[in-house]
Amino acid sequence: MHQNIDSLFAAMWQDYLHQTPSAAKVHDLLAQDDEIINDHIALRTFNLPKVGLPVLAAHFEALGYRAAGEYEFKQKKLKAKHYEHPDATKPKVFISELLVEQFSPWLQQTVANMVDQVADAAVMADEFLYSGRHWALDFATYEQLLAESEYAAWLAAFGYRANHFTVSVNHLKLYDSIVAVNDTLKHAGIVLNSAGGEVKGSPAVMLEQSSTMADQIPVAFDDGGHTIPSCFYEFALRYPQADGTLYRGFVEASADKIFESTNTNVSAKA
Ligand code: OOG
Ligand code: NI
Repeated sequence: MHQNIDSLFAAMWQDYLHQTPSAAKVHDLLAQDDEIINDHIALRTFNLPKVGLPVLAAHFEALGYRAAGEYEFKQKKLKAKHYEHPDATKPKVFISELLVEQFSPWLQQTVANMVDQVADAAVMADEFLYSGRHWALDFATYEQLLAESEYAAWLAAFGYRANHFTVSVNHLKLYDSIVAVNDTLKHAGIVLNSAGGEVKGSPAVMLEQSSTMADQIPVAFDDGGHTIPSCFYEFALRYPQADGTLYRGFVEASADKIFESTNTNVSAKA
């Protein structure tokens, strides 16, 4: 486990930049001379005991994070929780897990075989949260997973690492709306996730979000390389609650569409 929150996020950020070549460009476009504050990062896993959501969460709990909201995505067969740190300047963490038992016997067996290849000690190691894939994977298996669950295929290919970082639009000096951020990105040729509309959420739910479509990068499979969607960048604007503090939760209907930022079809449709 990491001893220090900032060094953990710094290591995850370096790994994320390698998977997401466009992230450096997006970061520079929005930051100008300012520092970017991260609203949250997200991780994905399978709900098997060795690697389930609680195992990933333990890395953050050891650093003072506490469980906050819980979320369900029935159609995608996912559950998620978010974690917060008492120091509100630390990024929130959104961890989801695939409910493996709800899938075909073939998928269950394939995932069990992959997770069997994760060394017991690996899940507690400092670098687990940016360690990538721990199992053999050929391209036909990736494609067969994709047919059942885009999430399962993404996780099989990329393993344990930040699936996205999220810019806190509240902290950007040059932008005060998600639409303004989106316009800048589109002008620069960045493709946004349009599933459910480019802006997800509203002031009424106290959270507005948008995201890029994942970059396409070459990934090594056991039987050769293929270019597939990797990681994406997200943008979040939070609104104040009755007590004046910014809303800290997530919105299921919006998150459901953000998941689709790693879809294979280049522009996800509503
Ligand atoms: C997580 C999608 C949900 C959000 O901010 O609502 C999410 C994922 O794609 O793993 O990040
Ligand atoms: Ni997110």
